[in-house]
Amino acid sequence: MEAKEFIEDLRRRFPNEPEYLQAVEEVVTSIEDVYNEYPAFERYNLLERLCIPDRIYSFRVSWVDDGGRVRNNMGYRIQHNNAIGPYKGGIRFHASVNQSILKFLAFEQTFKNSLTTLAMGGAKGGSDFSPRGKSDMEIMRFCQAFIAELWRQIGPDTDVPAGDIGVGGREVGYMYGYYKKMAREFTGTFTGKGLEFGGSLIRPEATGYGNCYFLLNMLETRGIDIAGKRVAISGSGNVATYTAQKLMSLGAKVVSMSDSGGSIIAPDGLTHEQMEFIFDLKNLYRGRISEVHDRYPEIAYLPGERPWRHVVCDIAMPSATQNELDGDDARALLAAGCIAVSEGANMPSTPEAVKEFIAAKILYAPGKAANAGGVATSGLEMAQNSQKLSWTAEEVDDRLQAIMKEIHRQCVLYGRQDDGYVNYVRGANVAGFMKVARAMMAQGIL
Ligand code: NDP
Ligand code: 2IT
Repeated sequence: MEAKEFIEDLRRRFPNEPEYLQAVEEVVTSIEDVYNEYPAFERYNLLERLCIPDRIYSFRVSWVDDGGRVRNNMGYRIQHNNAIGPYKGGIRFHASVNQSILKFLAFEQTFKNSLTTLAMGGAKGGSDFSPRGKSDMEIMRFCQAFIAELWRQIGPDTDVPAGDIGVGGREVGYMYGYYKKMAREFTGTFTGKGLEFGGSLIRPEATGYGNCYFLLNMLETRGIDIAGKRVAISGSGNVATYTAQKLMSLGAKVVSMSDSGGSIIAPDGLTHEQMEFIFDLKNLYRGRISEVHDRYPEIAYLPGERPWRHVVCDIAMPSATQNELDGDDARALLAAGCIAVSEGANMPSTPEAVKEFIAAKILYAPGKAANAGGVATSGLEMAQNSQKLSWTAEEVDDRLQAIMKEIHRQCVLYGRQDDGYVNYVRGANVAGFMKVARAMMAQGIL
């Protein structure tokens, strides 16, 4: 297999799917040599079967808004690969959602889920529906209409959705409720559920906390202490806020956060009071990050800007969306002395930015390793649902820490170069790939 030729072929077949091609190119390039060590892979045309999703459902979602108008959105579920477990992955509601973005996310999810050590295949779904400014009833009607189409394709041992951008506890509750009504069963078909109906403690916190645990493992390889470090975060949603909370409890300083409107910058770090305000603003009131500046004028607000070129930080944790940190941003971060990047979002750094980080030999963890704590804890929720038991917060958190340590170990095992530098991109891709590849080989051509 020649990575270049392989990508060119996919580019011809899927010319309008840049995000999907970007994710595939990164993985295929980094596993090329390992793949070619096993000639049987090529005889079974394994790579193509792994890169093209098993199936894609796409459908129209029609719903009625509060003004009585009929609205139509697109809905999708990409079932990418179930070689090692049921399809598993989040649902994204955002105006930008299209098939390319969901295909890249489902592809990444397959490798991420493999790294978690748990039995989960890869999937992703969503809609170009934007929850922003919608009433609670509109959200509910939309979620019900979405599941009215999708419910037959999902199930506790078939495909288990969860949250992602624009989908949190409220949306999962509405979707799960409608699934339960249609399927006439009470099973763990969604994760990220409310605690009263099968949700797991620590699932809301898990992606952000998990990313901090992964970061700690990386810092340990260089004997660096997190206390006092300045950390730039982007986003202010589920992943960003719990990342910030954990960092502050570890004694680090959070110097930025953002949303799609702009960034706030606090060179000396946000105080606990300010962080609590942001937490409530975002998680309870669905407010805008600009309101932080309105309440605390000493915190600068930069409309329309991402944080990266406006902060001095030791560590960056992009936690908003794909391709939100480009080559110029990476060079600015490096010039300002950044020594580690740990990705909370999926594919937030452009290929050019990734190249810069690796060339500078800083600690750089790709999302599929660093943010895997979210889906790993979803896996723990599935395990609790199967047992009809629930574990304590401490038990879930202990398991999450152990899983992040194990993911880090796998990255180091497969990613250490001759000069000692750990290429976490290569490590995560090769480790994630090998498990899925062996399972696919054993199961024949499907
Ligand atoms: P949320 O919807 O809770 O928050 C998303 C945040 O990112 C918001 O602050 C949002 O700002 C910002 N954002 C979203 N899209 C854009 C955009 N196009 N440009 C600028 N800012 C944007 O989502 P999550 O926190 O759950 O997800 C964040 C990232 O983490 C995503 O990449 C997701 O795939 C990834 N992830 C999530 C996991 C989870 O368990 N939730 C697990 C693993 C990864 P605004 O409000 O203005 O839109
Ligand atoms: O990108 C991700 O890993 C998620 N959005 C979480 C998926 C899940 O099934 O918990």
